[in-house]
Amino acid sequence: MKWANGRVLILDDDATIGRGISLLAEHLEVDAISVCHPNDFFATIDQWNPTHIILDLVMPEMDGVEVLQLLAGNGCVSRIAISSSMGQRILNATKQSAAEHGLDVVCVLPKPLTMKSLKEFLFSPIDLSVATVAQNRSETVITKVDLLDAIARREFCLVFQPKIHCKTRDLVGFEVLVRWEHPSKGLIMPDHFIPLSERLGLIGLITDQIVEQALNWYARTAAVHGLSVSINVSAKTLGDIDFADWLDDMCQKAGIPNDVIVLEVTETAAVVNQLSALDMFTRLRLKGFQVSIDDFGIGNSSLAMLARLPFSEIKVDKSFAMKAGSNEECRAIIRSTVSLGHGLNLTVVAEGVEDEATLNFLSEIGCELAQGYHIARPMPGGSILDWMAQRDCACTKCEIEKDSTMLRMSGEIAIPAP
Ligand code: G
Ligand code: G
Ligand code: MN
Repeated sequence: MKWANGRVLILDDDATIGRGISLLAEHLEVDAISVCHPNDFFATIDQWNPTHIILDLVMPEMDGVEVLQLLAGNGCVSRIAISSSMGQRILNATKQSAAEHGLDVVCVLPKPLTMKSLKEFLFSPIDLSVATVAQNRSETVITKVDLLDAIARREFCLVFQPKIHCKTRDLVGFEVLVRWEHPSKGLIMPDHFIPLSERLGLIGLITDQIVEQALNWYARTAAVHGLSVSINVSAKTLGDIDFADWLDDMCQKAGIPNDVIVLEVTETAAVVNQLSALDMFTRLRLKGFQVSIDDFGIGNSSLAMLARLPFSEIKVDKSFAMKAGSNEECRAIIRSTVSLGHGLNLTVVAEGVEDEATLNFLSEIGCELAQGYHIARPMPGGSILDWMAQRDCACTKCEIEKDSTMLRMSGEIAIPAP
């Protein structure tokens, strides 16, 4: 080992290209080994533990996608770049599939490789948020006893993410997202315990607590503004025919009109349970609740299902808006979903809006509502009124809120903090 800047392993069936990249890497004071065969590649990974990998996509023995699958299966933590002369669309698809397998694919390096792009890859900063999440995932082992304790101790808490009108930018409501505040493991995200709770038959108890908290928060904070509140409902809840009555009862007790409640169901969940979904959605709609199809565009829904089930809203999966700025295909999917939604008389919401340009695009194509980090990250219930007061929005609801906060801050009137 000559250099301290890391170790890059290159797999390319063309030895000349491999050697060329090695030379460039060594020039950047990074150790490099290039191999032409997948067997040598995996043997070198075991022995040499590279920090970086550069992978050719098209090879005679095994294509790059198969290599990436094997790397994912072996729990590879090296930073990976895919290098190829294939079109950008195929490269992006490969990068996406690798990321979904949990691999750290930093970039796509078009061939021929330049010193500049190689340098950017080898010295790109590590995304700590990704590293930390991955670490948490492997460390957080949750058992049934943990979940039962959490339910008994009511350890679930909620955060709220605003939904706005694309054109007017008016606030229209919030989506409720659950978090688990574990006394020793820290904050646990829903992906880590919702699927398990469903398998263990505990999701009903958890949903009850979430709904109770959400309605309480709504009655205290959002009701006066006439906003909506969206609650995620698990696939399992669809099979529970009493849910509609129970929710109706809860809303009545809290003095909340049913039509401000939006129940978000994932597309896949609705497909799996089509029969019970039809019964339950119909009952929910008859009682005045709104029903939204969540993460639309990534599951296995059929268009017939959209027409058959009485949805009131479509939420376009966040992956499309997140990439809309750079990807024409994503923009095309959003455009088509908006027109599909309108054809079926549904409100369309785009999730994952991360910049102003995307919000403008959505507004231009007539998408009604938007949600995403550009508008606000999910926040605790106690922060909502301040957020509403501080955001630069001229709608009447927010103006009223701004006035009361300014007065509270200036001490002129004693309005109790939420
Ligand atoms: O908030 P976050 O991105 O971590 O949510 C991840 C996933 O967990 C989302 O798909 C969301 O639908 C789901 N989720 C969040 N809150 C709830 C909840 O209260 N109930 C159910 N069933 N799913 C939730
Ligand atoms: O599947 P569901 O739509 O319920 O998931 C919503 C999740 O998406 C929330 O947990 C939220 O944290 C996440 N989310 C919301 N807006 C954005 C965004 O703009 N970018 C990204 N990456 N995630 C977002
Ligand atoms: Mn949702």
